[in-house]
Amino acid sequence: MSRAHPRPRTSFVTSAASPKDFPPPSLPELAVVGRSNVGKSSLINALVGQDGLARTSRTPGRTQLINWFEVSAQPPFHLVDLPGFGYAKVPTGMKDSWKPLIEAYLSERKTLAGVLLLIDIRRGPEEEELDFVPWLAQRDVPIVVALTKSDKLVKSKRMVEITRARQALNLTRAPFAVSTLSSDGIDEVWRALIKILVPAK
Ligand SMILES: Nc1nc2c(ncn2[C@@H]2O[C@H](COP(=O)(O)OP(=O)(O)OP(=O)(O)O)[C@@H](O)[C@H]2O)c(=O)[nH]1
Ligand SMILES: [Mg+2]
Repeated sequence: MSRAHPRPRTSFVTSAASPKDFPPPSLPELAVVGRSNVGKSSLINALVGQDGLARTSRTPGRTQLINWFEVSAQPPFHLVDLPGFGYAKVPTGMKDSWKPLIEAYLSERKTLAGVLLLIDIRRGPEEEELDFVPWLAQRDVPIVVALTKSDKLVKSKRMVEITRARQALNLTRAPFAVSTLSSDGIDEVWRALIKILVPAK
């Protein structure tokens, strides 16, 4: 599939395990949020067309830190890879460690422009996502929802899951179905993100 946007020059900025290590707020930031292993890092790489930029892994819970990437698009912005939440197999203490860090970031970050929430298309929204969407709405944070790994379902089932997720989360527009394997939906998500940064576009 052809890409509708150029591959923006993108570079790693920094990682942080706690708010004191957050980089100074400079560019507007789009944060990628979702369950561990949902495909956050893979989608960041696909969006900017740069394999291996954000580290991906078959082992859930790979990204334990917040990672910032600077995208030299028009306009320039930061893509922020947040640690995955809700991975059941890590010890309970660790399981909850994402919460204060993610909450600190999402509630305090002055430069946060929007959130890209990822949900595995085969799982659909669960408790965390059902809680998270109204939490963001209350704070007036723009949100784009994408259902990941769409290559795992045939098209008819994809459509069913898109409708189901839209209803469950009470979204004003249908979530995108995306796949980093087939490139399904990548350009559409990119455009939706740019629209958050430049509302008139
Ligand atoms: N079939 C398929 N697999 C995918 C897709 N996107 C990611 N994966 C796989 O899913 C696994 C997890 O991907 P990551 O991008 O590391 O997921 P993550 O959300 O960053 O995971 P954590 O950092 O652990 O929270 C890897 O094995 C990827 O290759 C996709 O679109 N289709
Ligand atoms: Mg990751």
